[in-house]
Amino acid sequence: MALHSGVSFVRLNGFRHLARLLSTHRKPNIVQNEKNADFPGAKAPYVTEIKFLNESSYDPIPIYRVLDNNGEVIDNNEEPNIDRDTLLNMYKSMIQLSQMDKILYESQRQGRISFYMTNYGEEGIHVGSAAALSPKDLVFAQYREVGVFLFRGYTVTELVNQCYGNCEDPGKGKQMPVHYGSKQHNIVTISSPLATQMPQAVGAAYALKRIPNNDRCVICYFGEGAASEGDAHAAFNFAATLDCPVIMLCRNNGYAISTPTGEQYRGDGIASRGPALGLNTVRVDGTDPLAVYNAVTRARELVLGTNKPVLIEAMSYRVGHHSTSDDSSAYRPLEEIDKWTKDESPIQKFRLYLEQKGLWNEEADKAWAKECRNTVVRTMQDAEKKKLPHWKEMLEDVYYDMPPRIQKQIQQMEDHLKKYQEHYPLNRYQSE
Ligand SMILES: Cc1ncc(C[n+]2csc(CCOP(=O)(O)OP(=O)(O)O)c2C)c(N)n1
Ligand SMILES: [Mg+2]
Repeated sequence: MALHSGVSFVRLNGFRHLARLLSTHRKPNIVQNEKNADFPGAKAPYVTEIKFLNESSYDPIPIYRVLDNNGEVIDNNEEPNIDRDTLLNMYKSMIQLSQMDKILYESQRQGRISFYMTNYGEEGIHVGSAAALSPKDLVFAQYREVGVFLFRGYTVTELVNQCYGNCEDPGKGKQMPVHYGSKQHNIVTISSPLATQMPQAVGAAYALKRIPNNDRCVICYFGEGAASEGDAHAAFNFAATLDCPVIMLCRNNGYAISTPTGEQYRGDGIASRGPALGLNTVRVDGTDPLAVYNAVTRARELVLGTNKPVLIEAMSYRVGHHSTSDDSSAYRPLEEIDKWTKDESPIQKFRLYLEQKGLWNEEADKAWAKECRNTVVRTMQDAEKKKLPHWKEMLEDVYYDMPPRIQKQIQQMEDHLKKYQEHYPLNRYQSE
């Protein structure tokens, strides 16, 4: 295994710091014979010594970052040139997201919605990547990437309507909360079974490549837990062998529900799989929105310039419980979380950066947080007043042509409701 693909990824884009980091990556010391083998499956040197390679044969893959914990740029050459409005949209989306998470999490506890998942600690991955993409790039998300929706202009109202499954939810209540999607914003609807989106994203990228003068790429977000699915391997291999313009972005947040990374995989995280499968690979600090922005900007140039996929592993920490069905105090100490909410908070780092640039201050921060809170509360009150979708909706839009057995069930349900309507809260549902 060699990390040369990573180095060329870097060289093409002139990222000095990244190049320096990756070029220090140590190659294993193997005594070589002069002769090179020429098998169809491998062109490699012959050796006369058996040596097993494992993760300790290599240095750990370095983690690229731009900001330190005080929001200061470490190497001025690495500071991206992002305009003021975009920087503010990034930060404001992060705050809007964390306020929404707080209130919707509570609303599940009060029984107003059935389920919720928070995004705490990973906001920087969302906005850093979304800002580096074109709005026309196609997004395949897992579920913990709501900042991408907000950055693209998907509204809190649209998100909340989905969580409430009311008549304005585009899925008409068929999916659990947090399974958002938006054709208008080029974000494919989220699927519950892990890794579903990964081969689909690669297929979509392959389709885009076939369009003459294609200028769109695909980004696929997934967790380090999802990367254990067979579909993840299939996706990586198809992406590499079919030369697909796709960015595979792993959010490595340390946990898959209660399974810590130490039990999820052996080896050097998810990034080490990239070069092994022929993907240009880079590992970044996911708590640093500017590092993520740089990595995705360069990845986009690379995938569109060469039709070769990129794997990005964004290191972060899942600060919240996995979901409202989880209590993480059962499997991790509270002190572990502390570090990530204090020194390593992406929101805090980015706020300090903006303050140093004179783009933000405490007063603006308080006012924006208040506005975000009010938006969510107002939107929830509206969402609760809206009717639920007509009951028939649960059976419609599933099959292109409704099968006779389902038509029969609808008829039976209609007859039943006519007879026993006083036993059902039909006034809460839309009429036909
Ligand atoms: C195929 C499949 N297996 C199991 C689950 C249950 N499940 C839902 S989320 C999750 C953890 C995923 O962890 P990760 O990919 O690291 O994402 P994170 O939740 O950390 O963002 C599991 C096991 C599922 N949805 N689909
Ligand atoms: Mg995870």
